[in-house]
Amino acid sequence: MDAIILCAGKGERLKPLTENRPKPMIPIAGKPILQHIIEKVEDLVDNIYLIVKYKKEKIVDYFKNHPKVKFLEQGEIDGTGQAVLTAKDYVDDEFLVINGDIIFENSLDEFLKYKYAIAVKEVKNPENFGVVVLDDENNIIEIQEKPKNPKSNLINAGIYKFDKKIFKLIEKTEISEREEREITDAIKQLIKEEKVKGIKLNGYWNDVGRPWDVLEANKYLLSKINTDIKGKIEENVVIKGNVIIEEGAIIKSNSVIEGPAIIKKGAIVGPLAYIRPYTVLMENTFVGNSSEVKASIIMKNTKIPHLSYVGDSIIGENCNFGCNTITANLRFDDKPVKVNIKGKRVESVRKLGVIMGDNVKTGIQVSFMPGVKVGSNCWIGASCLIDRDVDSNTFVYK
Ligand code: TTP
Repeated sequence: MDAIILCAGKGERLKPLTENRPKPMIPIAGKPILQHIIEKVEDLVDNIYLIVKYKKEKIVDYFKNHPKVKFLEQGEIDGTGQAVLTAKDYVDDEFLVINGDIIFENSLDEFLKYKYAIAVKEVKNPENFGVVVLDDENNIIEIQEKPKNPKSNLINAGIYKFDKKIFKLIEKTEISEREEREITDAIKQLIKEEKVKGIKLNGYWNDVGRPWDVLEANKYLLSKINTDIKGKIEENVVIKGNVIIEEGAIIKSNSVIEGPAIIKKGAIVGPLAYIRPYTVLMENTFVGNSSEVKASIIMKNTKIPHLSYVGDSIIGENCNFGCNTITANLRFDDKPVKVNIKGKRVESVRKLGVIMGDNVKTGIQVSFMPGVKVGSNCWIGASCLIDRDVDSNTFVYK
């Protein structure tokens, strides 16, 4: 038994977080999405084939020493079906296929009982997904693509068990309107010819497609951590709730850490810093004097040295915040924060701060309005109020 994990997509909706890394390498709860997935399958399978393309070197570099992981590069044609087809000449007779961008709780043992199976998840908004209809024995009898009137509230959750027959069916599918070879077209044929079990996921599941999905999945995974403090804790530090502080991290005096939170090796907090629940400080970050970070992911080497507030935000690697850099994360009218996703204005969640790429520098007293995105390699000059998205490589000044 092998596994194929689809990691070749561009992750357009997650820009600027995917400007310098593929979506599966976005860190959630302290490690890449892909690592969470690999931990779910590594004991069940002999080989794990990662289908890579966009920014593939980041994936290869991180997983190259994993004894079961092998890398296969997707060719010219895009699409999930094409990604699966990449493994045709390598994979075992029976195999799991998993999207490389989902965070899920269920174990995958049950999938191994069936020749053909697909994970299905009950959701409130099935019209935005591939809807799956089951018969009385939970066999899949129909798949509808983003239907206006969904026939069920179960959706395709991006985990499959197939055998090699799927390759023949994929090869017979046409290239779709969005110029992709899609796995669902092959599955539509498969359910006509074979019994395909729908396995209902009863645990947490999140298809991480948009920035606020990253923060939501981060909350879920942090809610499961246990306290493990190996770093150096100076005098008068208050730690509440479940907190992981890795060896090599330092919490300086008079700081307050409210878990769940993860502070990775080389991170420095304080003196007098305030880390609030659902925060992850990645390796070599610095949150200094009178800075507060809440429900945010701060990627490695980023510095927030003094008098700043970062809430419900994702900040890329190697950023440096000038004194008194502030993120707003809530509208006066309490309505969902709007975010630009692939050119459309989309409602997100009630609390969302800034989504920032890598290598951004802010001057003193810079403020960000809720839901703005700042591309990589930007300089934001002193006293700027950023109330719209900033493209990468921009110098904004007053
Ligand atoms: P999507 O989330 O549909 O595509 P994407 O990752 O490119 O994201 P976006 O829509 O924001 O651009 O892809 C589902 C899964 O399939 C995901 O894990 C990426 C993977 N995939 C490939 O491996 N190859 C591909 O050509 C495509 C389109 C997706």
